[in-house]
Amino acid sequence: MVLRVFDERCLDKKCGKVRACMDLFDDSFDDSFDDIFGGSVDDSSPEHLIMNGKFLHTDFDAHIHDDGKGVVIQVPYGRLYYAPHYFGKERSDELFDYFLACDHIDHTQHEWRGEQSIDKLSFKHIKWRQDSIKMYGKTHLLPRLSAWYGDRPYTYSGITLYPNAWTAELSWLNDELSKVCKRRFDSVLLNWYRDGADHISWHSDDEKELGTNPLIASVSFGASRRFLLRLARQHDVKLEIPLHHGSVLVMAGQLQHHWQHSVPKQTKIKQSRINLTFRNLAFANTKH
Ligand SMILES: O=C(O)CCC(=O)C(=O)O
Repeated sequence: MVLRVFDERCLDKKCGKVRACMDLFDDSFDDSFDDIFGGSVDDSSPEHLIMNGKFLHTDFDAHIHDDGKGVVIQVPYGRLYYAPHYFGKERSDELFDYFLACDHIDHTQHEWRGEQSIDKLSFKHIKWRQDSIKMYGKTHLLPRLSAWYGDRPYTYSGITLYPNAWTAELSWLNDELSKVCKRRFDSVLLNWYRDGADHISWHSDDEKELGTNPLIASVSFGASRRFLLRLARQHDVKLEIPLHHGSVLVMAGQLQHHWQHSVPKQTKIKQSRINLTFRNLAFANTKH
């Protein structure tokens, strides 16, 4: 199976190009993962996510965070903070509209998948682009759109993103995250999944610019999507976390050096989802 071949090469060589190839060939439904949550779990409060001291449906220890909004999940080589509804619905709706606002287009009705040249549209706030990779002489578009904001350029999967200047809303989110993370971030990668066919394949955020034990804070708006994690060395050690409208997930400790994550295709989903991963490039030479 093509996925496995690329998978192993990716693990062995940590080759950015190979990871980008996976994006194209992997149809991203990992059938070794059951859809554990299936949309049925009551996660209106973090208490519902813990059963006998374990994160729901897993053997991983979990407890309620001091903020009462999220849970802390202890996994081998790392820990996670997960707040399914960190931001309220009204604020989340506003931010979702902000990210997709585009002159002359109602983003809730627009058929984004049929849109040929995203760079020619006038998005009001975010400079969305669709990156591509070249493979065997052919150019392929990545299955999502992205934008990079911060102070420095960032290279991943062989693609270099040049930074846009922070906007007031992105800075506000950065301030909010500092309540949980006890630090501000110097960069943020935005990913726009136009519908359930857009996805991101297995990878770790372990580029050398991110340094040792990078802290990554992820915020999601729009359609809920499955977020999957697995130990790089032992794929049957795994975890699924549903990322809802207004959720926050923080990945900490050695997680990026030992785990991989992905957002698989969910082709029944027709709505967009925006994800923002806040990162620090300036800490690259510091241990946490
Ligand atoms: O969309 C997500 O939740 C994950 C994004 C991601 O994995 C990344 O930007 O590296």
